[in-house]
Amino acid sequence: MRRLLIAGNWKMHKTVGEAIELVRELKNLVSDVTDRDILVCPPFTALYPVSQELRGSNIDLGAQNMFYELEGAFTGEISPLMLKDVGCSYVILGHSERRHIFGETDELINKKVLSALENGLIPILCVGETLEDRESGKTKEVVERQIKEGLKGISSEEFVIAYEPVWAIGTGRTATPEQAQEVHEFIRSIIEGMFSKNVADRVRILYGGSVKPNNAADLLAMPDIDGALVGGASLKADSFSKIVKFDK
Ligand code: G2H
Repeated sequence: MRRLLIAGNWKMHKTVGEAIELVRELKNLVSDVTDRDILVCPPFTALYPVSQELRGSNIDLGAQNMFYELEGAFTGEISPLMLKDVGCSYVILGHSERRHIFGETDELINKKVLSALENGLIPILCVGETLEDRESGKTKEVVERQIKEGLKGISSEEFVIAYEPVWAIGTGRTATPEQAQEVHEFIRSIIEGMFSKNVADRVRILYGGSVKPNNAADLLAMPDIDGALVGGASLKADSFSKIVKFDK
């Protein structure tokens, strides 16, 4: 019922030349995929050339962050209008690296989510607990707060959630399918409480954190895991296309 979404988060990798090379290869490898959505999120500098390369393909374009204002004196920031202008349809917001390295708060992330929706971008709101949170039994409390604060006041239901346990990001330590499923199911119940059963049934909840070709199928077999947000393994066409094409 929910269409799978496999998204690549390139983080701070790839020059323009490298980005074009990667999407050219990827386009060919996944051109026959019709039953799931594919998304790449290059760094800002590569968005426009990648969007030109993706024209007419089955791959969507997203950004990794944005500011909530439309324009103005905000040195170093990028607005939702600028992302739309270069062909983005999605934007990743509240990634744990933004939260932990750049100090983004739930309040700031909420302003970005509202602005993305108002400007026709689909936000991928990232949530997830640290190792300390998990070990002190606070996983659900932390995730619930991040979801409720992050989605506060929204009037559109066109959003995606990505559950990324911080302890599994770039560490090679993946949550087990059962650990991930437990939190995904919990997230769906929060969405049901905030919106409705209908919205909860439709919202896509992606898993992220060391997703690789060899663990994708087991994670994606879980009933509440509707896709993946892939970092390291999205930097090579071969490994990302294998994740995209995993057997259900
Ligand atoms: C989590 C993920 C992508 P990786 O940050 O968002 O990265 O797959 O490298 O753990």
